[in-house]
Amino acid sequence: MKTQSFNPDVLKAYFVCGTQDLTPQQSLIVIVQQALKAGITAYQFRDKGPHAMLSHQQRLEEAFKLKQLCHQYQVPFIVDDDVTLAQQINADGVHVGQSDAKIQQVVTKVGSKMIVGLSCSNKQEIEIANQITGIDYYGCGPIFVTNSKEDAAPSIGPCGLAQLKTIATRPIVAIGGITADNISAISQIKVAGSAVISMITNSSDIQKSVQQLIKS
Ligand code: TZP
Ligand code: MG
Repeated sequence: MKTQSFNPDVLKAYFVCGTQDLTPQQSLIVIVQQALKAGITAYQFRDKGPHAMLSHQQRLEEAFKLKQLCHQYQVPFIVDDDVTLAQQINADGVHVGQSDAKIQQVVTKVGSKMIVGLSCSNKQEIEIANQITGIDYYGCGPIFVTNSKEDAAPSIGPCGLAQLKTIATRPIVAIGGITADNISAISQIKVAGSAVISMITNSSDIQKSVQQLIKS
């Protein structure tokens, strides 16, 4: 259940992951638990695309288990794209892209109950989103080149992120290609946080990687 006002601190170390992001040797529940133990501040269940491994029913069951796991750590559980799934399992939030469910319909449906995040990659998208009541944060990127999203827009770089920050009326979480080697460029811009897939899924030391996000 959404608290009265959204706390942007939850965006600090935001882990995004679904079965398509893992090798056959990795388990989603195990990696999310490791990330939670290490201190992630939000988790987004993003299970989609041709490489996702779960059937509809399995996705529902997995999402429910992951929500319970996140709640053991008082970490919000956010569903990417699928508003119906988010409602079925009473998720803490939903994150939609520009081409997913229309944002106005999403805030009307769940905006009073759930955190609502919207992906924005340019000024025009931010200007339109600023006019819509009920959005809690913007996911901006990709900042750097990413291998985790096949249909990613061109990367905007730290300068592009800084420009979006000047006009955004909501907190921003940066996403796309963020690693230990480039995160200092994000920190300088002082957005609310960073969202990552591969920085955690490819990490040989998840504790350390999450701490790099938290300290950035
Ligand atoms: N949206 C924009 S870039 C991206 C998403 C979901 C992928 C981020 O993955 P990574 O591995 O952190 O670059
Ligand atoms: Mg989406």
